[in-house]
Amino acid sequence: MKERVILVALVKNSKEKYKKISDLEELKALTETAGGETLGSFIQVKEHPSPKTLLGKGKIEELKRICQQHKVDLLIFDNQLTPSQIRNIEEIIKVRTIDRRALILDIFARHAHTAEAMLQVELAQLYYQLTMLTGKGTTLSQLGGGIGTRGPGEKQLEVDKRKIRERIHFLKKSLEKLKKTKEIQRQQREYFFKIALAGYTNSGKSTLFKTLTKEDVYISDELFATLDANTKAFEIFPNIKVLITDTIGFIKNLPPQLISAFHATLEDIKRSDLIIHLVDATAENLHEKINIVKETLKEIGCDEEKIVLVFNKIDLIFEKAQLLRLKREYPNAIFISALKGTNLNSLKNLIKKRIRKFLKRKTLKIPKEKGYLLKEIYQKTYVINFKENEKEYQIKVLSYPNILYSILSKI
Ligand SMILES: Nc1nc2c(ncn2[C@@H]2O[C@H](COP(=O)(O)OP(=O)(O)OP(=O)(O)O)[C@@H](O)[C@H]2O)c(=O)[nH]1
Ligand SMILES: [Mg+2]
Repeated sequence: MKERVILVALVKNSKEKYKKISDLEELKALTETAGGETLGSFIQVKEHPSPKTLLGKGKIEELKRICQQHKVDLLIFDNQLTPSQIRNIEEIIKVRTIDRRALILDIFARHAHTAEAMLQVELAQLYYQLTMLTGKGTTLSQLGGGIGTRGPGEKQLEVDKRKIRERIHFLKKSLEKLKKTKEIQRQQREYFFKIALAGYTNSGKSTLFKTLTKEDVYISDELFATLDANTKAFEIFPNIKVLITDTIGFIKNLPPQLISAFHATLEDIKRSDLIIHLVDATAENLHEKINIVKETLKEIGCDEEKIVLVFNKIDLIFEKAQLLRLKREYPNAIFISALKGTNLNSLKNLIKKRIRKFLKRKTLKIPKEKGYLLKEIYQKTYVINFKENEKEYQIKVLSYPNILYSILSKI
């Protein structure tokens, strides 16, 4: 049985209310991703929030009646709640209450599959619990199960901070060990040109990853479908591989606990040579979403020069004027459909341009008696031109320097 959910928000004035409606659309998508059924949303316009229950007294009573009438299991607040606000609301309405941050953490707990992602999610949950522990009541914490209680979180709400800290220490150590393995992997990948896919959740990162690498990955309309960073190679020129990493999506108000726990994953984005900032061109609040991703990338410490804006899902834009408007507004951006494969060539051309300074062009002069090297050259480099005379083969190639050096050392 799906949990029956009402979404709640408080806004300062009626102008904000209009904007909040689309925020609540996103909260609804998050709720559905977490397995809940949204019955409706409830917005109060109020200049000053009530310190005790966020919403005013009358509104809380109104919400209580609605909850009883519709057998509501869970209230999800778009606004951030303090532990005591949660306790007070639960005491009056008698319905379990969480906020947006807890919902996102819940989705992360559901979607983590690799050891690293699971450790990172648990770490984020513990950081979160630590901030929420002071003053968290026990009123409804025994109800058990359901959105916001999943993962390793539930039992630990009752254990004391010391135990949580011990566990955090243990998780950090385990992540540290994984980091060493990753470091080795990183060194092996060092000389390749590295591309990271970044962007708002659901912008189509995994779809583009699949289209470029032909790799079968999990793609879904759910939010945060991908948590486990995944790296694969594809050839941008014959025999010249680039690495591309599909990573977690960003979202408005990503809980800070998640950012610090997913440090290692985000580090991979920072270390890339090219960051594709993928945007769902059909998304609501497009500019806000673009800015959120830009800000997050900046926070991680990404070099702005490496970021390229790519608008996706253009197959869904039926109005030519809308596309033209976007193109005029973002003259340097690339417009594609990852799903239909539209205009991927302009993206590939950009990669080809950016990879140039990582590659070396050289004419290899191979004496005839070392003709056996030709096979290796044709397998490992991009052969642009081939000539021969009586004495030697002259092969003009393009390749990563270390591959060239290894061949040169054999001549
Ligand atoms: N029409 C259309 N749909 C697309 C396109 N690219 C992706 N989608 C759809 O958008 C949804 C999200 O795609 P994903 O590739 O999972 O998006 P993501 O950015 O990896 O999402 P998260 O991993 O959840 O952050 C899926 O339903 C895709 O089929 C596109 O170019 N056109
Ligand atoms: Mg994905």
